Amino acid sequence: MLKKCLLFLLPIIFFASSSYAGYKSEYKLSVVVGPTGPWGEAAAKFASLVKERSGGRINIKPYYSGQLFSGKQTNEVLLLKMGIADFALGSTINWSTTIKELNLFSLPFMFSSYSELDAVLNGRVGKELAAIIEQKGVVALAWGENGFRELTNSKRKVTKPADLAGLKIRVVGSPIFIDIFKSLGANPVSINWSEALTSFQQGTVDGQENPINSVIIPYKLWQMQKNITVWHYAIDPIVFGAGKNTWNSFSQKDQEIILNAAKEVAAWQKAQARKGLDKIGESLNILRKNGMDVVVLSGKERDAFMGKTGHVYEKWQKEIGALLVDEAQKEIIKSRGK
Ligand code: X2X
Repeated sequence: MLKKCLLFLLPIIFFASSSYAGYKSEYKLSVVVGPTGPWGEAAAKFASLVKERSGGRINIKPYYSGQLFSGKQTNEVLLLKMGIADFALGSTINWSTTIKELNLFSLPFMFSSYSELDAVLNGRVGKELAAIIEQKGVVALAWGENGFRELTNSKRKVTKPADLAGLKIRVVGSPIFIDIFKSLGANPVSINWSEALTSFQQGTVDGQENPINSVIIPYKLWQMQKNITVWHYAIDPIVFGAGKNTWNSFSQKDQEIILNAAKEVAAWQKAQARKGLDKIGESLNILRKNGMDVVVLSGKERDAFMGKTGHVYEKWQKEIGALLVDEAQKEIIKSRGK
């Protein structure tokens, strides 16, 4: 009897253990920033949650500061496709040279509040974008957030387009940003994030643009640039993504574990990215306490910048796909009425 039982159990034991045996001993997670701040911390949280819930079977290791893409941050989607990275917490900006529809979030002055962004991401456009990302070989598990991108510089207070004249501004190597800053009269230069800090320290560039909680505070940019203009000119969602081959190698149960962990951590991360960012918010006070001159643009001041970038919007709307942009605009307008 015992022998019979064992014979019956053997294939089950074998099958169960072989599905784990097929798993890698380490899954690489790509992150462009360092471990400090909501973005980097989310990577560690995601890895530890998956490890805990899978009973140690799935071991994800975050590779911070763009270690996996040897400097070129716009290569991240290719890394996932090729299996050099298994997962990424990737900025839509870094992915937008490979997936042109993601330039939607960089259209100048398109989004002005979190509720507008939520309406777009939680609605049809968000689903369409996830499907487009999947066609490129990456499964989009959840939307996190880097944040609204604000302008800092070491030269002067910026409240109107003329203040930007001639300022050398570091931007990511995604062409829409070159177009935007040129149209504002600045002198944009593409520099990878891994080299950007040195250029700020050495003063070879005058300014840059990045979100407050996820980048400006953790990297203490006030040490190099004292002026900040809060103008919400672009928003930067983060995709919690998995390479398709890696994803398909997991059992259904493990896919569920990973998906749920991604959703939970993305929600936490988004909340951290937004914390204290209203006018009298804690985050702006942190900047002031560290000697920054904080300018929050009024609606009218913001309109002046928007007016200068109209043709950039027109050009990139076509690149992204007018239908998709139109759909997003409709969601935004609808959300304003709520
Ligand atoms: O390079 C940047 O500015 C950063 C860190 O925000 C991105 O990865 C888009």
